Amino acid sequence: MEKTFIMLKPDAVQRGLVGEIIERFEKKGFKLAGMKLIQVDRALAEAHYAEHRGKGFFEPTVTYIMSSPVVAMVWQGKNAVASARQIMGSTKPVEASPGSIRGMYGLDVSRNIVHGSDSVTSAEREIALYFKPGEIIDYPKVGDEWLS
Ligand code: FUP
Repeated sequence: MEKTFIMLKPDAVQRGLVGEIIERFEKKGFKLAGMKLIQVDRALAEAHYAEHRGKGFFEPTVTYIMSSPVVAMVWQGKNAVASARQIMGSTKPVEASPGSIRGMYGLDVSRNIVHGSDSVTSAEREIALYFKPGEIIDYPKVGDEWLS
């Protein structure tokens, strides 16, 4: 089953939105495969945003992601990557649809609450950055048969 990497950014943790955002993914039908609260260090932050190195927002984004703990998660399910991006909404909150997480709770692109992988390849890269193989758990869950 397809997996995606979702991170609740420092503003989500500080604003008390963690439970509500997790509920959105849970109720959509995704299965939680990994989760932890972590303090991102510079090496991890720079690796995460490596594709943006050299851009003006690279350093502010790296600094921001290290500013407070984040919740790193792996969710799995049918079309998990694309479906999670829909739930999150566009990167720029002003363009995010009103019912999406960024549409509902965000104002600024630099503090946009949540990160989600943009492709299956990115998901594999990001999951490997944040999780050791043993931290991703495959288990049977009641209700799986109603969602696949
Ligand atoms: P996303 O895949 O939605 O996380 O978005 P990007 O990879 O394009 O951007 C990563 C992060 O860089 C965003 F979450 C916020 C920051 N960013 C800016 O601050 N300004 C921009 O114009 C684009 C991105």
